[in-house]
Amino acid sequence: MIKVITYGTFDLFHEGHYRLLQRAKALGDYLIVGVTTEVYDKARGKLNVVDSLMTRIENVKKTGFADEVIIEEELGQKVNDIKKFHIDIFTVGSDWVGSFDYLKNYCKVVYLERTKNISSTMLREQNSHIQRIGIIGTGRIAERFIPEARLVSGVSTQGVYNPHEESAKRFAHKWEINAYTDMEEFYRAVDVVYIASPHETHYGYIRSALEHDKHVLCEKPMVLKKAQAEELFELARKREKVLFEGIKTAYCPGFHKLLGVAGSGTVGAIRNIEACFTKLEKADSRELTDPVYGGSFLELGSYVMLPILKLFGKSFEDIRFDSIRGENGLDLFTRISLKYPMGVATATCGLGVKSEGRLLIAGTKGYIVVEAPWWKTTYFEAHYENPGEIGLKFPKI
Ligand code: C2G
Repeated sequence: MIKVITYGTFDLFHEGHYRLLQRAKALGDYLIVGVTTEVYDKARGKLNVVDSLMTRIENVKKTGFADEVIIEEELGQKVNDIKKFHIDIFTVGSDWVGSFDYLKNYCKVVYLERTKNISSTMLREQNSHIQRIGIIGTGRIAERFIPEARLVSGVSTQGVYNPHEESAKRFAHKWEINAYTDMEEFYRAVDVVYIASPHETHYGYIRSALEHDKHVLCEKPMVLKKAQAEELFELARKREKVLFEGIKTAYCPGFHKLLGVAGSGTVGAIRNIEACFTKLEKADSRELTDPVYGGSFLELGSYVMLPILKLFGKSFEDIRFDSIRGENGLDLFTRISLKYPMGVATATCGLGVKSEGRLLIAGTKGYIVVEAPWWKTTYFEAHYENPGEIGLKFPKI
């Protein structure tokens, strides 16, 4: 008897899950399905799981493909399960290619091709909340988006649009999604558009996506003109669509916790904020050569300004920019000094100067320090007058 095992969250059960289980069962005679617990999903960084463990198990059972359902509760369990249940084949969808090769020491590992299209008809029938995402652009950031998106429940990356057919196809092939060169066809296949195209194209794509009634997530800088941002947000409001800029720190759970702790008087009244983010770039990089969108402030300014604007607000009395510029006039390093009625702040960013990327929030009773990379906040500490005393420690989330 050939025993097969597969694992998954199986949240908002859809045809991708169904087809995976069907083919997993066909690989052998007996199929064991491991369904992840909420705690394990949280630990492995899976966000936004909607259905309870019971519902997810029920949905797997309903398919009739599973001979046995088990619970996956911790890292390292797969190896033990494979030994315990005398498994011959471990299988999982091809979005995980390579990730489970270490199991080849214990059994055969088969990656089954992921389902590219979650059909809208099926979603409507199930009244499902899965959002089908389409990507515009095929550059570096788009490449990073896909593996991250698979850790978010309730979304399915369906396809990519690029007017250059070859780029669209190359990208789509690599990530096993559909390639589109026809804008209308692309819009018909998706509910949400993620824009990762060159900056100067953002405005046009956002407008057209909203006009096609799509939600929009756009890489920063969304646009450079306040009037354009206002116009687009107004359009999104009218169309009842979500439009937001991809400043990851603003949506990072650790950063939220930090804002909550800092804003609750943990270090007294906040009087000084210092935020620094530097990232060395090559002289011929887009970041250091694009005459309109290049430079340190436009590249990194939104990060360093974020904790300041979140904690002190927008009503500063004075703001001053000091920059070191390269030969082409773009800023290699910029320091922004802000003065508020009851505090001061400094935001520092650089593409051509390296510094320590830390965030410091100083108050009347103590200070909070978040070491680099504070823009992906996972850990911070509060310190008080006595240098030996660490008042508060926040562990990795
Ligand atoms: N899947 C698929 N096609 C899709 C979506 C998912 O073939 N369009 C597959 C996944 O590759 C996985 C299974 O369906 O094999 C369950 O997917 P998820 O519920 O998203 O679970 P996942 O996070 O992939 O769990 O230990 C957990 C496993 O390692 C993977």
